[in-house]
Amino acid sequence: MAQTATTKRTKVKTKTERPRLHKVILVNDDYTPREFVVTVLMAEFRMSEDQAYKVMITAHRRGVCVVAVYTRDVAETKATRATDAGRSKGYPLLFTTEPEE
Ligand code: TYC
Repeated sequence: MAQTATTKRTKVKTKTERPRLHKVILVNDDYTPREFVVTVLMAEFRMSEDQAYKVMITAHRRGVCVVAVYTRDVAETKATRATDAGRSKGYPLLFTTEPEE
């Protein structure tokens, strides 16, 4: 008897979810010079001077500003490097990370 017509096949669908992105957040303080914040943003986050200035002044006025979003590892590495750049000059400059909703 021909079985071909009723043979059932299980289709395996692989669903790969995109990794959650993490925000790098610049935190304002009263001591780090504005120009230094701009320099760090340009060096570590590959921003133009214009972009970097806008992010710096937003953090200065509002307390915090989202700098960029990356996968978790990249966000944490960049936040650490940028924070360390300030620390090496004795500034309390702080970059934090937080997962996107
Ligand atoms: N508030 C600092 C000043 O007036 C400048 C500054 C801006 C520092 C943003 C940190 O995340 C920052 N010198």
